[in-house]
Amino acid sequence: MSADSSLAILPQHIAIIMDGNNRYGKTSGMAKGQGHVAGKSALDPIVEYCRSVGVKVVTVFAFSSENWQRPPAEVALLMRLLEATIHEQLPRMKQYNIRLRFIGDRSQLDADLQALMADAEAKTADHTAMTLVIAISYGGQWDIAQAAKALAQQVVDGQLIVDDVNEDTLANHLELADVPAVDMLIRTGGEYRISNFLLWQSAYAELFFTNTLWPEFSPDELAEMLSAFSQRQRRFGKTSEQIAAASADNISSETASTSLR
Ligand code: M2E
Repeated sequence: MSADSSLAILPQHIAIIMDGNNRYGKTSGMAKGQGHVAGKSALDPIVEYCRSVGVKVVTVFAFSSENWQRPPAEVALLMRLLEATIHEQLPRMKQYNIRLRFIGDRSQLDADLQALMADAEAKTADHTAMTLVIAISYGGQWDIAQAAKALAQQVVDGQLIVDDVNEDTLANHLELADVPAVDMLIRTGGEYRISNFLLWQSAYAELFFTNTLWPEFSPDELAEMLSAFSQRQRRFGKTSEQIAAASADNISSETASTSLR
Protein backbone atom coordinates (compact mmCIF):
# COMPACT_ATOMS: atom_id res chain seq x y z
CA MET A 1 0.00 0.00 0.00
CA SER A 2 1.58 3.30 -1.04
CA ALA A 3 1.52 6.43 1.10
CA ASP A 4 -1.40 8.69 0.24
CA SER A 5 -0.91 12.44 0.57
CA SER A 6 -4.66 12.95 1.10
CA LEU A 7 -4.11 11.25 4.47
CA ALA A 8 -2.02 14.19 5.69
CA ILE A 9 -3.92 14.13 8.97
CA LEU A 10 -4.51 10.62 10.21
CA PRO A 11 -6.63 9.52 13.16
CA GLN A 12 -4.55 7.85 15.87
CA HIS A 13 -7.46 5.81 17.17
CA ILE A 14 -10.36 4.48 15.08
CA ALA A 15 -13.35 2.87 16.79
CA ILE A 16 -15.69 0.73 14.68
CA ILE A 17 -19.26 -0.44 15.28
CA MET A 18 -19.43 -3.40 12.90
CA ASP A 19 -23.19 -3.45 12.31
CA GLY A 20 -25.15 -5.19 9.55
CA ASN A 21 -23.98 -8.82 9.74
CA ASN A 22 -27.45 -10.30 10.23
CA ARG A 23 -29.01 -8.20 7.47
CA TYR A 24 -26.18 -9.20 5.13
CA GLY A 25 -26.83 -12.86 5.93
CA LYS A 26 -30.54 -12.52 5.26
CA THR A 27 -30.24 -10.62 1.97
CA SER A 28 -27.59 -13.09 0.79
CA GLY A 29 -29.86 -16.04 1.61
CA MET A 30 -27.49 -17.39 4.24
CA ALA A 31 -28.49 -19.64 7.14
CA LYS A 32 -29.17 -17.98 10.48
CA GLY A 33 -26.03 -16.58 12.07
CA GLN A 34 -23.89 -16.98 8.93
CA GLY A 35 -23.80 -13.20 8.48
CA HIS A 36 -21.52 -13.07 11.54
CA VAL A 37 -19.22 -15.60 9.90
CA ALA A 38 -19.07 -13.33 6.83
CA GLY A 39 -18.44 -10.33 9.11
CA LYS A 40 -15.53 -12.08 10.74
CA SER A 41 -13.48 -12.04 7.50
CA ALA A 42 -14.18 -8.35 6.80
CA LEU A 43 -11.98 -7.22 9.68
CA ASP A 44 -8.62 -8.55 8.44
CA PRO A 45 -8.24 -6.26 5.41
CA ILE A 46 -9.40 -3.27 7.48
CA VAL A 47 -6.84 -3.98 10.19
CA GLU A 48 -4.07 -4.46 7.63
CA TYR A 49 -5.00 -1.23 5.89
CA CYS A 50 -5.04 0.74 9.16
CA ARG A 51 -1.65 -0.64 10.06
CA SER A 52 -0.21 0.14 6.62
CA VAL A 53 -1.23 3.82 6.79
CA GLY A 54 -0.03 4.28 10.37
CA VAL A 55 -3.17 4.26 12.54
CA LYS A 56 -2.04 3.39 16.06
CA VAL A 57 -5.16 1.89 17.64
CA VAL A 58 -8.27 0.22 16.18
CA THR A 59 -11.06 -0.72 18.60
CA VAL A 60 -13.95 -2.89 17.40
CA PHE A 61 -17.25 -3.62 19.08
CA ALA A 62 -17.38 -7.42 18.87
CA PHE A 63 -20.02 -8.00 21.56
CA SER A 64 -21.86 -5.38 23.60
CA SER A 65 -23.32 -5.54 27.12
CA GLU A 66 -26.72 -5.46 25.38
CA ASN A 67 -25.87 -8.38 23.05
CA TRP A 68 -26.43 -10.80 25.97
CA GLN A 69 -30.15 -10.23 25.27
CA ARG A 70 -29.95 -11.66 21.73
CA PRO A 71 -31.45 -15.14 21.20
CA PRO A 72 -29.39 -17.72 23.15
CA ALA A 73 -28.38 -19.56 19.96
CA GLU A 74 -26.96 -16.34 18.49
CA VAL A 75 -25.09 -15.54 21.73
CA ALA A 76 -23.65 -19.07 21.70
CA LEU A 77 -22.59 -18.72 18.05
CA LEU A 78 -20.97 -15.34 18.73
CA MET A 79 -19.04 -16.78 21.68
CA ARG A 80 -17.81 -19.69 19.52
CA LEU A 81 -16.83 -17.25 16.77
CA LEU A 82 -14.99 -15.04 19.23
CA GLU A 83 -13.01 -17.97 20.51
CA ALA A 84 -12.21 -19.25 16.99
CA THR A 85 -11.26 -15.75 15.87
CA ILE A 86 -8.83 -15.22 18.74
CA HIS A 87 -7.16 -18.55 17.92
CA GLU A 88 -6.95 -17.59 14.24
CA GLN A 89 -5.74 -14.08 14.89
CA LEU A 90 -2.78 -14.95 17.11
CA PRO A 91 -0.39 -15.97 14.30
CA ARG A 92 -1.50 -12.96 12.24
CA MET A 93 -0.84 -10.63 15.15
CA LYS A 94 2.69 -12.04 15.33
CA GLN A 95 3.19 -11.72 11.56
CA TYR A 96 2.01 -8.08 11.57
CA ASN A 97 3.51 -7.10 14.94
CA ILE A 98 0.04 -6.09 16.23
CA ARG A 99 -0.83 -6.07 19.92
CA LEU A 100 -4.17 -7.59 20.87
CA ARG A 101 -6.15 -6.25 23.83
CA PHE A 102 -9.64 -6.78 25.18
CA ILE A 103 -11.97 -4.42 27.02
CA GLY A 104 -15.28 -5.15 28.74
CA ASP A 105 -16.75 -7.05 31.65
CA ARG A 106 -14.79 -10.31 31.51
CA SER A 107 -16.51 -11.71 34.60
CA GLN A 108 -19.54 -12.52 32.40
CA LEU A 109 -17.52 -14.72 30.04
CA ASP A 110 -16.71 -18.44 30.22
CA ALA A 111 -13.52 -19.18 32.13
CA ASP A 112 -11.86 -20.76 29.05
CA LEU A 113 -12.61 -17.69 26.91
CA GLN A 114 -11.21 -15.46 29.68
CA ALA A 115 -8.06 -17.57 29.77
CA LEU A 116 -7.69 -17.42 25.98
CA MET A 117 -8.03 -13.62 26.05
CA ALA A 118 -5.40 -13.27 28.79
CA ASP A 119 -3.08 -15.59 26.85
CA ALA A 120 -3.53 -13.62 23.60
CA GLU A 121 -2.81 -10.35 25.42
CA ALA A 122 0.32 -11.78 27.07
CA LYS A 123 1.64 -13.26 23.81
CA THR A 124 1.25 -9.99 21.88
CA ALA A 125 2.11 -7.53 24.66
CA ASP A 126 5.45 -6.54 23.09
CA HIS A 127 4.05 -5.96 19.56
CA THR A 128 4.47 -2.35 18.50
CA ALA A 129 3.10 -1.72 14.96
CA MET A 130 -0.52 -1.22 16.06
CA THR A 131 -2.97 -2.19 18.81
CA LEU A 132 -6.19 -4.01 17.97
CA VAL A 133 -8.69 -3.70 20.81
CA ILE A 134 -11.64 -6.08 20.90
CA ALA A 135 -14.61 -4.92 23.01
CA ILE A 136 -16.44 -7.94 24.41
CA SER A 137 -19.30 -7.64 26.90
CA TYR A 138 -18.48 -3.93 26.77
CA GLY A 139 -20.71 -0.92 27.37
CA GLY A 140 -19.68 2.71 27.72
CA GLN A 141 -21.93 3.17 30.74
CA TRP A 142 -20.50 0.02 32.36
CA ASP A 143 -17.00 1.43 31.77
CA ILE A 144 -17.81 4.77 33.43
CA ALA A 145 -19.54 2.99 36.34
CA GLN A 146 -16.59 0.66 36.96
CA ALA A 147 -14.22 3.65 36.96
CA ALA A 148 -16.49 5.45 39.46
CA LYS A 149 -16.51 2.33 41.61
CA ALA A 150 -12.70 2.19 41.61
CA LEU A 151 -12.53 5.84 42.72
CA ALA A 152 -15.15 5.24 45.42
CA GLN A 153 -13.07 2.34 46.74
CA GLN A 154 -9.99 4.58 46.86
CA VAL A 155 -11.96 7.13 48.89
CA VAL A 156 -13.13 4.40 51.28
CA ASP A 157 -9.51 3.19 51.61
CA GLY A 158 -8.36 6.72 52.39
CA GLN A 159 -6.18 6.94 49.25
CA LEU A 160 -8.24 9.68 47.59
CA ILE A 161 -10.28 12.64 48.81
CA VAL A 162 -13.71 13.42 47.36
CA ASP A 163 -12.43 16.71 45.93
CA ASP A 164 -9.99 14.75 43.77
CA VAL A 165 -12.82 12.97 41.95
CA ASN A 166 -12.77 14.79 38.62
CA GLU A 167 -12.54 14.24 34.87
CA ASP A 168 -8.86 13.37 35.01
CA THR A 169 -8.99 10.89 37.88
CA LEU A 170 -12.07 9.20 36.45
CA ALA A 171 -10.53 9.00 32.97
CA ASN A 172 -7.48 7.30 34.50
CA HIS A 173 -9.66 4.36 35.57
CA LEU A 174 -11.50 3.87 32.30
CA GLU A 175 -10.62 1.13 29.83
CA LEU A 176 -8.03 2.46 27.35
CA ALA A 177 -6.85 5.18 29.76
CA ASP A 178 -3.37 4.58 28.35
CA VAL A 179 -4.12 5.07 24.64
CA PRO A 180 -5.06 8.22 22.67
CA ALA A 181 -8.75 9.16 22.71
CA VAL A 182 -10.93 7.94 19.84
CA ASP A 183 -10.63 10.54 17.11
CA MET A 184 -12.71 8.71 14.48
CA LEU A 185 -15.81 6.62 15.15
CA ILE A 186 -17.26 4.58 12.29
CA ARG A 187 -20.59 2.78 12.26
CA THR A 188 -21.56 0.56 9.34
CA GLY A 189 -25.03 -0.90 8.69
CA GLY A 190 -27.09 2.26 8.29
CA GLU A 191 -28.03 3.06 11.89
CA TYR A 192 -27.06 6.47 13.24
CA ARG A 193 -26.39 5.71 16.90
CA ILE A 194 -23.42 5.29 19.22
CA SER A 195 -25.15 2.41 21.03
CA ASN A 196 -23.24 2.67 24.31
CA PHE A 197 -19.82 2.15 22.72
CA LEU A 198 -16.82 4.18 23.94
CA LEU A 199 -18.90 7.09 25.30
CA TRP A 200 -16.29 8.97 27.30
CA GLN A 201 -13.38 8.11 25.00
CA SER A 202 -15.32 9.35 21.92
CA ALA A 203 -16.22 12.74 23.42
CA TYR A 204 -14.44 14.60 20.59
CA ALA A 205 -14.48 11.92 17.89
CA GLU A 206 -15.40 12.70 14.30
CA LEU A 207 -18.42 10.52 13.50
CA PHE A 208 -18.76 8.54 10.26
CA PHE A 209 -21.86 6.55 9.33
CA THR A 210 -22.32 4.40 6.25
CA ASN A 211 -25.18 2.27 4.93
CA THR A 212 -22.68 -0.39 3.86
CA LEU A 213 -23.26 -3.60 5.81
CA TRP A 214 -20.19 -4.66 7.78
CA PRO A 215 -19.31 -7.75 5.65
CA GLU A 216 -19.14 -5.43 2.60
CA PHE A 217 -17.11 -2.65 4.22
CA SER A 218 -13.76 -2.39 2.43
CA PRO A 219 -10.40 -0.63 2.78
CA ASP A 220 -11.44 1.49 -0.24
CA GLU A 221 -14.43 2.89 1.64
CA LEU A 222 -12.29 3.41 4.73
CA ALA A 223 -9.75 5.28 2.59
CA GLU A 224 -12.54 7.65 1.48
CA MET A 225 -13.50 8.24 5.09
CA LEU A 226 -9.89 8.88 6.05
CA SER A 227 -9.62 11.46 3.33
CA ALA A 228 -12.82 13.15 4.59
CA PHE A 229 -11.41 13.00 8.13
CA SER A 230 -8.26 14.71 6.97
CA GLN A 231 -10.31 17.48 5.30
CA ARG A 232 -12.41 18.03 8.44
CA GLN A 233 -9.25 18.24 10.55
CA ARG A 234 -7.60 20.61 8.10
CA ARG A 235 -10.49 23.02 8.61
CA PHE A 236 -9.92 22.76 12.36
CA GLY A 237 -6.22 23.14 11.67
CA LYS A 238 -6.59 26.71 10.38
CA THR A 239 -4.39 29.37 11.95
CA SER A 240 -5.71 31.21 14.99
CA GLU A 241 -5.93 34.36 12.81
CA GLN A 242 -8.15 32.53 10.34
CA ILE A 243 -10.38 31.23 13.12
CA ALA A 244 -10.53 34.67 14.72
CA ALA A 245 -11.39 36.23 11.35
CA ALA A 246 -14.04 33.58 10.68
CA SER A 247 -15.67 33.98 14.10
CA ALA A 248 -15.60 37.79 13.85
CA ASP A 249 -17.37 37.28 10.54
CA ASN A 250 -19.96 35.04 12.22
CA ILE A 251 -20.55 37.56 14.97
CA SER A 252 -21.06 40.41 12.50
CA SER A 253 -23.39 38.31 10.34
CA GLU A 254 -25.27 37.21 13.47
CA THR A 255 -25.55 40.84 14.50
CA ALA A 256 -26.74 41.69 11.01
CA SER A 257 -29.39 38.97 10.97
CA THR A 258 -30.47 39.84 14.53
CA SER A 259 -30.99 43.45 13.50
CA LEU A 260 -33.10 42.23 10.57
CA ARG A 261 -35.39 40.14 12.80
C1 M2E B 1 -13.35 -10.23 16.55
C2 M2E B 1 -13.18 -11.00 17.67
O1 M2E B 1 -19.16 -10.59 15.46
C3 M2E B 1 -17.91 -11.02 15.89
C4 M2E B 1 -17.69 -12.47 15.58
C5 M2E B 1 -16.29 -12.88 15.86
C6 M2E B 1 -15.30 -12.00 15.18
N1 M2E B 1 -15.58 -10.62 15.50
C7 M2E B 1 -16.90 -10.17 15.17
C8 M2E B 1 -14.68 -9.80 16.14
O2 M2E B 1 -15.01 -8.68 16.37
C9 M2E B 1 -11.93 -11.38 18.10
C10 M2E B 1 -10.84 -10.96 17.38
CL1 M2E B 1 -9.24 -11.40 17.91
C11 M2E B 1 -10.98 -10.18 16.26
C12 M2E B 1 -12.25 -9.82 15.86
